[in-house]
Parts: sequence; structure tokens; C-alpha cells
Amino acid sequence: MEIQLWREILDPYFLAVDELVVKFNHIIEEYRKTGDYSPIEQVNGRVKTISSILEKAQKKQIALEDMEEKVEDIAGIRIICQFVEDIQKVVEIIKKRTDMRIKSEKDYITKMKPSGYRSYHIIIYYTVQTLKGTKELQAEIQIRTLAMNFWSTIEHSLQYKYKQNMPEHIRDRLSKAADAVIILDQEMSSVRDEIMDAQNSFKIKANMVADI
Ligand code: 0O2
Repeated sequence: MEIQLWREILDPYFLAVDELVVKFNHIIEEYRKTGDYSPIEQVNGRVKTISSILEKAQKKQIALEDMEEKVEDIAGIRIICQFVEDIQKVVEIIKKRTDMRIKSEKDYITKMKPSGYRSYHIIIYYTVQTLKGTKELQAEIQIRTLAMNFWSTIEHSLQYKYKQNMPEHIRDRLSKAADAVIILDQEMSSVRDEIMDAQNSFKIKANMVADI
């Protein structure tokens, strides 16, 4: 497929990612303005690279004409939370919205992947407007804690380094690290109220200094 055609296909996905990042950042802002704790710590997004789309299509034997329907994560949004409890709150926020229609959900939090990967995935339908008109496309939203994100970022780079041949001892270490992430998230949750109080008073103090 020609590069110009790829550009035309991917352009609405770039718009969708930009819009979705703005919308989730605005949610953080809304919480901040009311002085409430935000279940969203940070958000980022990306459009899958052409080579990565082709790789996935080949791996899953997806025909080019079915690509946009079957490669569901061409547009990807990642929402990072501080605590495991925040993940469900974010899911509820998304479910209440009328600009995002849920296609499917995968709960890898309670059902960890064999690799040790944990995250909550939602595939949404989202509509964008371009000069060419209205287009409904799909986007994958991954919701996870800071600790889960740390693990998956490291594991992703090791997967990339070793492709299909990750040495057994590294796989074992990653599996142990995934167990440690579960414990770390549990520990953080057990002192959640203390941490939230501390962060609130820190923010109030910082705002007072900013007002001077
Ligand atoms: P990238 O580079 O992040 O875009 P699959 O059939 O397992 O390949 P499927 O059914 O399309 O995947 O969806 P799934 O399992 O929900 O995974 C989609 C995305 O979740 C992946 O996209 C990764 O971003 C992330 N993910 C899933 N499993 C793992 C894992 O074991 N480790 C890490 N680090 N991330 C994972 P891509 O396209 O594979 O990768």
C-alpha cells in the first residue's frame, strides 16, 4: 500500500488520539479544580506504526481490507492510575460517557496473562470529524497502575529484544517481578487514605505558595 494511502487511513486515528488525550487530561483538571483526588494520574496516547500494524495483521492473518476492523489498537490510549481501586473508577467514568461506545473489555487485572502482564483493556468506538466527513473508528484504552506500567514497560522492551526467544531465567525473573507488583499495589492500597491525605495537604500548601 502506498505511503499516501496509509497517511489518509491513519490521519483520523491521529486526530482521535489527540482528542482522547485532551479529554482524559481535562478529567484530571476537573478533579484538580474541585480539590478532589483524581483516579487518573496520567494519560498518553499513540498511533500504531505502519510496520507494527502490518506485523499484527500478518500474525493474526488479517486481510488488508479487514485491517481497520480487526486491528483494534491502531489508536491506543494508556491511562495510568496510582491505586488498583482507581482502575474501576476510570472504567465507570468511560462507561458513563456518550462520546465513547464500548465494544469490548478485557480484565487482565484479575486474570493476569501468563507472561505476568496486568492491565484493564477497553475497546471503544469513537467518532471523529475531518474535512472528508465523519468517521467512527476503534481505539484501545489500557488502564493500569504505575507499578503495573513499570513492569509492562520493562517486559515490553525485553520482548522486543528477545523476540520469541526470551531466556527461561529472564522469564522467571519477570514472573517473580509480576508477583512483587501485586504485593506492591496491595501495600500501597492499604495506606491509600494516608497517601491521599498527604497528597491533598501537599497540594493545598503548593497552591497557597503559588497564590502568594
Ligand atoms: P504494542 O506494541 O503495545 O502495540 P494478542 O493476540 O495477545 O497479540 P490482542 O488479542 O490483540 O493481543 O489483545 P491483547 O491481548 O488485549 O493485547 C493488546 C495489547 O496489550 C498489546 O499490544 C500490548 O500493548 C499489551 N499487552 C498484551 N499482552 C502483553 C504482555 O504480555 N506484555 C506487555 N508488555 N504488553 C502486553 P501489541 O500490539 O501486542 O503491542
